[in-house]
Amino acid sequence: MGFLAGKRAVVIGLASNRSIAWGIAQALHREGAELAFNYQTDKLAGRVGKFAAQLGSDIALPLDVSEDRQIDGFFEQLAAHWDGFDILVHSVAYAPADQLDGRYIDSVSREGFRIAHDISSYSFAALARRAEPMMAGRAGALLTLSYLGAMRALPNYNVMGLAKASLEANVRFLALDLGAQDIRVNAISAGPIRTLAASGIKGFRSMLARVGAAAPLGRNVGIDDVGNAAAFLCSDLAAGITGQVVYVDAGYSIVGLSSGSDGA
Ligand code: 0WE
Repeated sequence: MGFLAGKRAVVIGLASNRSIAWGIAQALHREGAELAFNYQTDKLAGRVGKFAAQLGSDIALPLDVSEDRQIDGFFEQLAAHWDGFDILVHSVAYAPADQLDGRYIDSVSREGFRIAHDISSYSFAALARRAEPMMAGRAGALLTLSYLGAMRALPNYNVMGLAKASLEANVRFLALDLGAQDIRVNAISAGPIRTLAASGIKGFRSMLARVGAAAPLGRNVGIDDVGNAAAFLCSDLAAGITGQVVYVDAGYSIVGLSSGSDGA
């Protein structure tokens, strides 16, 4: 029997079979959780419905996290299927493409900043607020996805780094509030992964190669690595862990100087 048997999990942000949300959903399913999904636009309804069915779920509901009314509607419709749930995974980020190209100082705009923070950070708190009544008293867990750009400056990630820094603070403030209901809140800071969201980004391939070479494990991480860590953090095995950002990055973030070809 899997370590998530009897748990119900809501997964927000599944868009393709390369999505981090897909890696997480597969691991949650393997460990015995029941699943529910959202789709952002009507165009994605059929695709997400098929992914859901592959993991034994017939719950795929519309939700664009930029709309409060859609967030309310999502949980109202979910309540018709489930009287409560245990796990919510937030795997959503967006900044307008012009924000992720060139110097931060040149590309950041008031509107780009607003959208990045709204979709990538505020939406986590907005979902948590509506989830709380359905999760209360069930030893539940919220999980979101961050990136090293929250803590370190790097080329082109730009305003997304600020939004991830906000998201990580969001994790701590939500963890403080929700601890009293036995709901834990954590983030995984994942190493770079080739997903749809990453496919448009200039120089992503060479970045993957450099990160994989410098990481202690000598490789990049995949959605299965993130999925397995996510399943643990959302399970009762992690009952003592809340408010944390756990790095699933093959160790890249702890290196001060990567070893050269002579091993020194
Ligand atoms: O958080 C992310 C990417 C999130 C993302 C991606 C896009 C591409 C398409 C947010 N908004 C958009 N907007 C679009 O129009 N990552 C951690 C992946 C990522 O993105 C980068 C990276 C890495 C790593 C952008 C620049 C530099 C490195």
